[in-house]
Amino acid sequence: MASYSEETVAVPVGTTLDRFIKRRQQASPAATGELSQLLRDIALAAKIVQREVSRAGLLAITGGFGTENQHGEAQQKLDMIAHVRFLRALRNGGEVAAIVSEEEDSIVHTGNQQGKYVVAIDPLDGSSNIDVNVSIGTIFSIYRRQSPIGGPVVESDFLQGGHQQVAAGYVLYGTSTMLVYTTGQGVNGFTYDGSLGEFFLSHANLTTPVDGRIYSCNEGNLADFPTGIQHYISQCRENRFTARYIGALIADVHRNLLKGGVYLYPATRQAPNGKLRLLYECFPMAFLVEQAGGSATDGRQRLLDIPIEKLHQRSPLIIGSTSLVNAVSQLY
Ligand code: AFP
Repeated sequence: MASYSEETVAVPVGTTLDRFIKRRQQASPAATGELSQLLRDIALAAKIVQREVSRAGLLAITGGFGTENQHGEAQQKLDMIAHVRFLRALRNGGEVAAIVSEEEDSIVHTGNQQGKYVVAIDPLDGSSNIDVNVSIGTIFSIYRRQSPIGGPVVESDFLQGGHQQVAAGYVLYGTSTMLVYTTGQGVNGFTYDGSLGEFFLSHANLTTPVDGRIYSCNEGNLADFPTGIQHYISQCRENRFTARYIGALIADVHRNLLKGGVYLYPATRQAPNGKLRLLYECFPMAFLVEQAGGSATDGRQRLLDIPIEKLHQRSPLIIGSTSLVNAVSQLY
């Protein structure tokens, strides 16, 4: 038989998320495999949610669920489906003792009191995009619990502060589905291949540009923004920056992460503490973006330094390329 090169016969499919997680675990001698299993559980739930999201228009799962979450926002059917899917996967996995979700007022105990970890999650971010087939996502943040293993999880397990995150990431259900995460050793992104049912490493060691020309905010609220932010937006316009706002934090941050830019959800007159939630929106995105070389602030201080007192505490968020975030902070 004539000699041949494997690559010309069949292009390699690449590294699966599973294999990547395993390699990382093997590189860390102290690892017990529990965090690896937890990340696999998140990936499994993400695959199931992506299946539901991709068929949303065909199934009777768009529209309102008929209830409101603790923030007074109408819950969508898919919000609740995603909440249940992630809860179930984390409960069945056994590594997670409790969860805080955007969709529940209080801590959800999984029944796994031996679990070493707690997870804060926004199961479906950007839910106003669901019914119109625009990008949405899931955000997660993982902490090692401080309360004794074997006993019940307490609120302070979730209120350790952004620096204590063991891992954080997001799943973007966009033109393709991506899982992007960090365990504090850089950021890696995986793209879902539905035909194989696997996430494959597509964005290794992701770093964000230091500078950029995209600004993302709800400019409809401009008159209610703090003066410093109004000045910054005026500068963006004068400098002919590009305005891009999808209305789903993950999608906006993901684009800016790849292309360079800044996302702003500042305090407004109606929402003096901002809109976004510290525990399961701002902290995980700040950890991840910093790991990619970017920055995040509430305008006054580094976002990860903000003391957290309540599970559903809100915060302003300015996040993205470091030079742009610094420029906003100087005007604040
Ligand atoms: P929803 O999940 O309620 O749609 O909120 C999405 C979000 O928390 C964040 O993902 C968006 O960037 C931001 O709110 C959009 O808020 P505005 O509609 O006020 O611009």
